[in-house]
Amino acid sequence: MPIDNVGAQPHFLDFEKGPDGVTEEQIAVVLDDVNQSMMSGGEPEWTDLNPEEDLEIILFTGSQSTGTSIWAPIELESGTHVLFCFFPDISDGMPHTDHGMYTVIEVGE
Ligand SMILES: [Cu+2]
Repeated sequence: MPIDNVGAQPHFLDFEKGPDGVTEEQIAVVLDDVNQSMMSGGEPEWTDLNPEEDLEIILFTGSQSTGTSIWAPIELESGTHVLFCFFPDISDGMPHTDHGMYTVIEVGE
């Protein structure tokens, strides 16, 4: 699939297969668990999902500069998927996920 970075900053794509029916609210909890662990310096304590068990990486692209396009082969299965970008934001150095750059999509049959 083609991936175009039409934004004002570099991005990358972490495309994961999730448990069917996973919600953006559940992903927000996972990201919060990660942030909590980074602040405390320990391992994350998973409130709900454990991403190491519940998510499976389907595609991980390299960081992509503004205005570039890539073509990434991807083998899609039907079901619920989660897309993340963790690239550090130019404004505060925090991952783009902290700025809401994640989404849940449904891939049909
Ligand atoms: Cu990004």
